[in-house]
Amino acid sequence: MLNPNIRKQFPVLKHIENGHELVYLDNTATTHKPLRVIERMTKFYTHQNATVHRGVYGLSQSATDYCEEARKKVQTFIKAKHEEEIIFVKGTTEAINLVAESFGRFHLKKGQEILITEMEHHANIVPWQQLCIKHGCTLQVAPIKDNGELNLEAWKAGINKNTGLVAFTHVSNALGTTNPVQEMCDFAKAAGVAVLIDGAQAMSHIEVDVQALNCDFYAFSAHKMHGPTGIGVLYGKHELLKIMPPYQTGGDMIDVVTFEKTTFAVPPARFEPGTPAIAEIIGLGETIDFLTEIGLNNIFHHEHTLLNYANIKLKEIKGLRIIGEAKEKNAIVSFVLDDIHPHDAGTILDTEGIAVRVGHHCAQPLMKRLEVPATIRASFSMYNTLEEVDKLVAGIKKIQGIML
Ligand code: 7TS
Repeated sequence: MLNPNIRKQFPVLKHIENGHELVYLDNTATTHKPLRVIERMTKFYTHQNATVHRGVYGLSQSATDYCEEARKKVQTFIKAKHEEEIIFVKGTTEAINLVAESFGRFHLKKGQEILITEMEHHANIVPWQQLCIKHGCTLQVAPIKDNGELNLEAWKAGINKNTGLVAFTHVSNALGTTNPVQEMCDFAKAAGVAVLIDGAQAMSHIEVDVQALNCDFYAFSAHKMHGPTGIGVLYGKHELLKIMPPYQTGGDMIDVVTFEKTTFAVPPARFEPGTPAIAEIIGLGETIDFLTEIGLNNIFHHEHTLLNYANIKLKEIKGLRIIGEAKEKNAIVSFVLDDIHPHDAGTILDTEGIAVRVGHHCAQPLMKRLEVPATIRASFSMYNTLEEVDKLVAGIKKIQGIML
């Protein structure tokens, strides 16, 4: 387990909710921010604020340097070959939309197939569905098994000579399932198919090496890894980015503009129009330093100790059914309670200061496949404790006492 003093670095954990110390178990939705990230952003606004890439004056040049340092930190963190392969976007959702619009519309051919899986978040379904409508491609969906694991054989069989791109999540936000991404990349690349990985739920838990994976695109959001909202990353292989057309146009992404014609900047600038989220980019850089100092392996082990304990304790509760029991999982546990609607459960847990997510988790097709309208989801992070798991268990017993 990590040193419990780590909690002191997250000021919001002192928050009192309904008379109770906050038990925050909704880390899949967003994570809390350590003080050093908050302070780094405050320092920027207090002493260093200026725009980037434009000013000849010192303050602007320094702001540009801080942002480009953050880009290098991301490059090192995910082991990308070139810093130009790191595109700053708003988050995972924008990253996937960028690939669907730019790579999808210009490099996939009419009649080609896009293969996703049944466990995807809406962010990795809807952009592809829209692309298919506009561009004449077909969306194929690989099935999962009843335990929430991907049916890997069926997924492999879903790749054929018509497949133009496969898009799959590294970790399922609704079930916690961790996919065998290396094997999936190896298989897809051997078949000559482009690969996008939705890494939103992996980034602060699992070491990612995009060169070893050999994926073409990898998308993630800073706010799910203890960084700021409004900033995320699209990693794309340089050889693809340099032939991809812009996703959005305007200032900062051009080479030469006349009223007749515009030529575009090389990546990453081509994909970063307008004034970027400067403080957030710098905050992301600080977040990466923070995670690197703690060590992703240490975080992973801490979170898995909590997951294993939660699994044991939750399974002792009569009338509780865990949804998603893949062998390889991140520290996310989804469950339903007999005869109790998840929303009622969530509301009662809130009265105890326990924050969980209830609902379809932006994965409606997955809920339909699993024949549940919604689940209760507890997701753990580096600052959660075994005592908090006990509080969750006590909270569930209270719900059953009230509702049954
Ligand atoms: N992909 C996955 C696997 C996700 O879990 C999420 C957000 C996204 C994409 C979208 O990320 P965004 O930062 O662009 O919004 N997942 C959740 C969740 O599970 N609860 O709230 C947001």
